[in-house]
Amino acid sequence: MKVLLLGVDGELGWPLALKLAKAGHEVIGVDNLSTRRMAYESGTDSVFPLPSPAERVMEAKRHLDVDINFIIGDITQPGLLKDLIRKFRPDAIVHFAEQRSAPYSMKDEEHAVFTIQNNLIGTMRLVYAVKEVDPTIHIVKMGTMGEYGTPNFDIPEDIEVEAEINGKRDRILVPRKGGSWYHWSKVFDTDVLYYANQLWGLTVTDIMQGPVYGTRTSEIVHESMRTRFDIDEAWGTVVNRFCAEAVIGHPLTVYGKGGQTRGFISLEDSVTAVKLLIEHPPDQGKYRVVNQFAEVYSVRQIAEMVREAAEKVGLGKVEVHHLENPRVEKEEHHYNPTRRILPSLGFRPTRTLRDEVPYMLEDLLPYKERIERFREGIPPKTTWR
Ligand code: NAD
Ligand code: USQ
Repeated sequence: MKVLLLGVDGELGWPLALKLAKAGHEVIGVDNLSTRRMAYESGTDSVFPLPSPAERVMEAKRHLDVDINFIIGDITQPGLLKDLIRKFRPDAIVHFAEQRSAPYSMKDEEHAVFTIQNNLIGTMRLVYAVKEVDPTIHIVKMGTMGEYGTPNFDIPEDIEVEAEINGKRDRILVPRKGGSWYHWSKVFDTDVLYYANQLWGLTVTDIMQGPVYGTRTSEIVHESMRTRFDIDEAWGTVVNRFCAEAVIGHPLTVYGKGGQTRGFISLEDSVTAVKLLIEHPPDQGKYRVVNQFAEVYSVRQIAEMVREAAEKVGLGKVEVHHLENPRVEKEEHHYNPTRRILPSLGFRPTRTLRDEVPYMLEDLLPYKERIERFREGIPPKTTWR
């Protein structure tokens, strides 16, 4: 298949490009390199040094013998997506190209406005480009489990549910409740995609994914192929942060009580699942919601797992600190999301958090000095209130 991959330079985008290309798909990637710039702006960088786009393409050719077309461009720019779709005629478009940090979106008014603008305009450009050039293209959009929030009911895997209000029954959009401006931007994206599906019959897979962790995928066969790995308060996600903290003897930074529970998935399983969804599109004109995660854990449980693993590999005593929570979120709650679509396509996670953490520590150890360099960026500074 021919895949237009928006956000190819990202933590998930690059490993997905490698996996798709290795499997024989044609990959045309687009990225404006904004995550690189925003991380520098926060005074930090990926723990694994990132090659330039041209070097990435060369390394993929050298180690996997694949050709990836890497185009620098901003998808919010008028005309760009239409031109690319006309030129390449993709079967599927994967949309990862968004500002993806919740804390970054909460820094101040400008960061909030930028997040909403960048994410919403990109999605609007995408639906209009597909509608105008070829409405049969399958849009594979990366959303987030955080769109649902942490409700007191089991999270469904659908866009609509049956509801009874004042004695009358009808279908309503699944209640969605973001936990940051970033998460709300994903809720708004879903609204845009759903309406485009209703208006024009666009075919959409809207993936609700939990936090991703990991340092490797099967295609990352050389240091030069690594994807970005962030650990600072804005760009690092919780498992990645805890592993890096353990490596430099920094206390693990549990926010509040640590009962915050999420559906986690390894990098390898995340990109494998997306590949499977591209290869198995829904029927034309359908809107498919997919809950994408492998295991459900609380932040407290993860800290305990990382502590145990780190002590086992000889990193010495690891402390777990409960910091005042910089976020506005429930610290103890019900969490039981439904997961039906991926298992029905034969997807079985191949990694568990408990097994993967020791590999992550092993992969990070050679970069200890670089992690030390970013130490000041670890404590949370961005507060939600
Ligand atoms: P990332 O920031 O590493 O990758 C996103 C890429 O998109 C970056 O390379 C960035 O430069 C690019 N980009 C942003 N805006 C753009 C624009 N206007 N035009 C062109 N390129 C643009 O993030 P990631 O972790 O790879 O996440 C990919 C997607 O998955 C995001 O949509 C994110 O919200 C979602 N997601 C990530 C996680 C996670 O834990 N990493 C979990 C669930 C969902
Ligand atoms: N947390 C800590 N300590 C830390 C970092 C985080 O306790 O050092 C807690 C947070 O308070 C939160 C949970 O861990 O309760 C998850 O935080 P995170 O930073 O790992 O993830 P989040 O901000 O939700 O965002 C990440 C990705 C985002 C994706 C989302 C999936 O950056 O792109 O959409 O995970 S989900 O969480 O399911 O919405």
